[in-house]
Formats: sequence, structure tokens, C-alpha cells
Amino acid sequence: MAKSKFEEKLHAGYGQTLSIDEMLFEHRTEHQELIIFRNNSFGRVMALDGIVQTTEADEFIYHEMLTHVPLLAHGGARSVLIIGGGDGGMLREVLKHPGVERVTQVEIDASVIEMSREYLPNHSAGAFDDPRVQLVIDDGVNFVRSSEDHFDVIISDCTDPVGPGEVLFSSGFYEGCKRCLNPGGVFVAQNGVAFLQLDEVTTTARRLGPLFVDQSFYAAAVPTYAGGVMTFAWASDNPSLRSPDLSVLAQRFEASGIRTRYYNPQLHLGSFALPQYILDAL
Ligand code: AG3
Repeated sequence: MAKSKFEEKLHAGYGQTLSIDEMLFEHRTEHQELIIFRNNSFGRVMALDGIVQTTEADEFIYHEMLTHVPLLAHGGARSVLIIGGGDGGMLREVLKHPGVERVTQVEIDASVIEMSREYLPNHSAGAFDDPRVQLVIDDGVNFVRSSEDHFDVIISDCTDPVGPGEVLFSSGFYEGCKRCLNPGGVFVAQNGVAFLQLDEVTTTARRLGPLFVDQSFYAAAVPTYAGGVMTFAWASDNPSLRSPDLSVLAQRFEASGIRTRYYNPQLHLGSFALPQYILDAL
């Protein structure tokens, strides 16, 4: 009989279970175990190596927060680098910014892109066909270590630091990102669910902090990243980018013409206010 439940095993002694109401795709790619299924509460769900990566219902929270926060804080980003993000949701949101002229996306697993285009078409929503996009199938670490290209914003849309995603939390990767950033640029990265992965916050701060003048985290709750708020790492050499005036942000957001379902300028500023248990871990 076909499996009818997806049991996520990311944390010791705690996990979420989603019913597989329709199995769409299940296959071992060259890099990882990829599964896409439909769930009655969250729509289509994609998981890699047993960990939920994205769902149709709540992806907007994650993708909006990892794009609009750095791009609107920067205010003049023309070039963006996305590491990972094979489902295309991040690319879709980045391309909504009228000032963005080119986006390079570096994804290690071509199968994730291919299957997401087929089974999660609303994630990329045509973004992979946009002429501003250059797609590179490569390891993100290799890319940032060797690329001669520079970017205004770098977004690390990676898996958790277990298995193939682990290198995207290494000092070598962060050094490469720093090297590929234009002066005044911003680096952001998904950094796990703080309550259950507090060591990731500490480790990232220790590795990323020394490379930049300003390093911090911001947060948002994404239901299928279970266990509380997810933190996003933030790093730049310009501390004022982290606390722009609300009026400036609101003006930029308005001028962009972007419609969001989670992001708004007030929430942007508020997301940098962190609970004390996170601050204490830094
Ligand atoms: N990548 C981040 C998934 C992290 C899940 N981790 C967790 N629950 N701790 C998502 C890819 C979406 N484009």
C-alpha cells in the first residue's frame, strides 16, 4: 500500500506529520531524496531528504521575507544572486522588483528545478523564462569562491545544515559571499527554526559576524517550518540598512508596485526585534 503519511524527522523527539493526500513524485535525484505530494491543508508540498522545503499554502511568507526585506532595505539593487531556491519561489519574488536587471541563480540539483516547474508551477510562475535570469547548475560554494561577478543582494535559500546543505553554513561559503557582494550589499540566508535549532543561530553569528560590519537576524513564523519562528541571517557593511526610516521603506514599497500577502514595511522593521532567548544565544 502506498504511504499515506509524511513524517518529518528533523529534530530529535519532535516532528510534524502531513497526510499524503495525493502522491505526485518521489525519486532519488543525483543529490537527494525528492518528494512532492498534495496535502489537504497546505496544497502541494515539496520535501528534500525528509524535510519540508516548501508548500503552496505558506511559501509566500518565507519567499517574501527573504526577498523584499533585503531588496527594499538596499533600495537600489540591480543585481541579485540566489543560492539554492530550486523551486523558483525566490526568483519569482526577486523579479517583482522593477530595479532588478539581472539575477543569477545557482542551484546544485537540476531535478529540483525540473520537478518544481512541473508540479509547483505557481512557485516560479514563469520566472525561469525571464530574460534577466541566468541559471547555473553548480555547488553554491564553488560558485561564490570562483565567480568574478558581483551582486547587490545575495540570498541563500538553502536546506538545513544536514547533508548536502551543510557547506552553505560554512565560513568558506560566507567568505565567498562577502567577496561576491558589491560595496553596500546585503547578504541574507535562511537560518532554521531558532527554538529547535538555536546552535545554528550561534554558529552563524560566530562565522558570519566577523566578516561584516553589521550582522544580525530577523524572524518570521512559517507554519510548515514547525516549532516557532524561523530566523533569517542578515549581514552587510552598512549598519544603517538594518534600520531604515519607516517612511523611506514605505515609499520604496509603494513605488515598487509590489503586492504582498505577508510583507509590509512595519512588519519589515518589527521582524528585526528578536526574543530574548535568541539575543542571549548570540
Ligand atoms: N528552504 C529552507 C527550508 C528549511 C526548513 N527547515 C526547517 N524546518 N528547519 C526552503 C526552500 C524554499 N524555496
